[in-house]
Amino acid sequence: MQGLPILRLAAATIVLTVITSVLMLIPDWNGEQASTAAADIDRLLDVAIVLSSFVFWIVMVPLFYAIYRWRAKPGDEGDGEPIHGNTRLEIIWTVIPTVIVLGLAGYSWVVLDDIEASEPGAIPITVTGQQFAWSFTYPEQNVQADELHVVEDRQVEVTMRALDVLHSFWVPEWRIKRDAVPGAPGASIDDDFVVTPDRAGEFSLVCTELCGLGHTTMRAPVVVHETRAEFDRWISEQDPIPSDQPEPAGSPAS
Ligand SMILES: [Cu+2]
Repeated sequence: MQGLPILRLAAATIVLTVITSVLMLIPDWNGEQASTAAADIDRLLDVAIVLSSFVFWIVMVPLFYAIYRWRAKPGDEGDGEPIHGNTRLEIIWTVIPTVIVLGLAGYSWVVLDDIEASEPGAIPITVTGQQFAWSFTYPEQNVQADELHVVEDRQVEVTMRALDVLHSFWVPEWRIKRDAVPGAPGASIDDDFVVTPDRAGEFSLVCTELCGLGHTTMRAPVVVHETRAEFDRWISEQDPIPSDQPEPAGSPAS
């Protein structure tokens, strides 16, 4: 076999990776950022875009080169050479993806650790999903509502509950997305998370788990107040939690 133009193939892979990465990073894929986690998560996705572009071209460049270089000549009806693999090549194509996956896993771990860190003075809120509506209880204020109200730059400690089927909490501008699983809380299901909204305004909580015919209508207003006083004023206008509120089916008696 004649020598491969390794340097030229590597250069083509790098150039195409750079072009693809630049083009793919131009669109604003995730939209407005409105929580302290958003920038970290978007950066992680950008890194994944660059690595994916690299993986794409490191496969495609040798593939197209091989298709062109070793194409059948007209009239060639013979069998291909019997080839038995190449240990060095197999080690290389095992090591490169392993390094990429482990690197990405380590980086994701650091980001997750960062955005899951608890801050003092967080406001606890229980978010309940059922076909096809969200409801919110504020245990410290003994209040319940069908809108999610929080305070800018104040962490919220959310506990998820589902009364019937799987639902999923998603405020796109906060980037945080978490499933609500029937049986929680206390059922050893990952049912809580923290988020710190850092932009006041009105957003929308979207259910992002297909939960039945009314799934598309399962949205709730989200209001991020600029001050704690505004939030407290809103709280004072809400209904208290009824004392006979039934526990969701499947949750342990407490
Ligand atoms: Cu749904």
